[in-house]
Amino acid sequence: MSDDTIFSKIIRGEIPAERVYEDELCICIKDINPQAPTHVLVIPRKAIPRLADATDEDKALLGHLMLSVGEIARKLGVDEAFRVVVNNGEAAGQTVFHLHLHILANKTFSEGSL
Ligand code: IU
Repeated sequence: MSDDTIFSKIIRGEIPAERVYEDELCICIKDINPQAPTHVLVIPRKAIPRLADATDEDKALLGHLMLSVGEIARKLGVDEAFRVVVNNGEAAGQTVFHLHLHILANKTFSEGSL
């Protein structure tokens, strides 16, 4: 699997995207096809194809991504109610093979269901 996905191009600034946050390890962009009024993607700069491809070496990075989710949610004013989704593999709906976390908010989530 090539690690040169659309997200690598966005990270390198070759393709525009609306960035809502960035730091030395990740960027966060608005999803171009939002599934909720607030729908952003937290994308590590390192191109790991799928969550299942992460290794022990990525422990600190994965922790950083989760902490960034909280920071971004606070920044967007949605920290009281949001969902985080990671699709792993084509059959699970993954379309871009560069790890990313969806943050979805400002919609009514049904209780106890995904
Ligand atoms: P998925 O988990 O791999 O299915 O999510 C990929 C997401 O990336 C999906 O929600 C797309 O709308 C989104 N996206 C994007 O924001 N910008 C792009 O240029 C492309 C996909 I291609």
